[in-house]
Amino acid sequence: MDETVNPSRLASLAGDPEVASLVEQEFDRQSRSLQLIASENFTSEAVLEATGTVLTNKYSEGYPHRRYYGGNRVIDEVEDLARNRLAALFGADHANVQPHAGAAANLAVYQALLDPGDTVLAMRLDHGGHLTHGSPASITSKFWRFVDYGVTPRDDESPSSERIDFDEVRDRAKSERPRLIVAGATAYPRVIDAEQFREIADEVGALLMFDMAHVAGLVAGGVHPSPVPHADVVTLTTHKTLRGPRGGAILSCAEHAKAIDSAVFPGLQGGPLEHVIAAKAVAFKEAATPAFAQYARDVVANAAVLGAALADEGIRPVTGGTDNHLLLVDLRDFDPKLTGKEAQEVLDLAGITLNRNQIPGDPRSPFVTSGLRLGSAAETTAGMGADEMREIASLLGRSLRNRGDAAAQDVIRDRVRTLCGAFPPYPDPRGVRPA
Ligand code: DSN
Repeated sequence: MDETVNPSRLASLAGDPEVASLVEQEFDRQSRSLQLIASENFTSEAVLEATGTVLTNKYSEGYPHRRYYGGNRVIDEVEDLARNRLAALFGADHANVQPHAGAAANLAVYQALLDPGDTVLAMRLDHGGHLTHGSPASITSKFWRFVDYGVTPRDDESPSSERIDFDEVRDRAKSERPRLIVAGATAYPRVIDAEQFREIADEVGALLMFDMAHVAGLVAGGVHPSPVPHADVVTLTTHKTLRGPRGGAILSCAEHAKAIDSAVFPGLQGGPLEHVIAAKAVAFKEAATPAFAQYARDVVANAAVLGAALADEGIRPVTGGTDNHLLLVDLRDFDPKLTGKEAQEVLDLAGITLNRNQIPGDPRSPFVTSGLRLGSAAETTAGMGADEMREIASLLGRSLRNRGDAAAQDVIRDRVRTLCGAFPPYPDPRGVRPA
């Protein structure tokens, strides 16, 4: 990572010691514990700085060269830069960089392409789909009629076990005649074949949206096939494997560009966050470099090593492993009494940060779960490699096996801190290395 230090980031908060202290505490947490949440990453210093600029002061409702407020000459250039870089990065006709989040990007697509009550076919939440793919808890399911597909049942003898069940996708598409099919997931460790989804969409005359929030950085880096040539619309977040600031974006073919833009603004959002859009532009430039392609390869290689090492600990990766940055593990073989909730809490105390997650066919609720989700994107950014992945799996297994033993957890937490200290994600702005 860039070795330059910007001490002013915290110094400028000297007048607000409460906020400064909280920022420092979070800096320490991120630096001294393992960040294995599959949807998180460490941005570059340049991305962090762009988010802290005066661009935050400007109202710029509308789009470049068609704004509702004066004074947008520079802002127009910022947003043009971001959307041109994003479209070029993925070879798309059109890019909208204004969505504040992935959920807003998905909502905007539904608003652009559908009428209320239209049918949408998307992945079940408990098989890896996202809340905005029609969960009853999401506003998406109030406006549109979602029907779902899932993954094949677990069968340890079959290589297609727990993978997207394309027979079911086709059958459901034929029986439900959706106007839109949604591909993409939030907890699925395998390549998602956009071409197969395109074939099925064409068979039933549906549009295809691909939500590549999780794998956008892997697509940019060339280690996951691009859905852009196959989907009518592709949504993404900029902060996961793409390693940019927190936010969303939409790619579309020219035919849908106007409808998408109108759905984002004025349909759904007001003023865009131009400081974040500037940071997105920075991240898109970074993601187009050979160094980022190497990073994407390292992320996938590290996840594969982590998955194999977890399996050696008796912790079963769903589908037997991973093709991407994430692992979904089933705790039931390891210990039938151990829930995802308890495991997450135990590991949190040991300094291993991840999230509980339902596994396909999970008998437990989304709040309790029988699984965990882990990702390699953040610690790969920090510089960890195969040896560290194997050590992480060993520490994780030891922590879960010794979960009632406070002394054992202390030893593990110390080792986690030492490991993280050797791979600081950022230079310390106080000039103090993590202990
Ligand atoms: N919350 C994100 C994730 O963790 O995958 C998706 O929005």
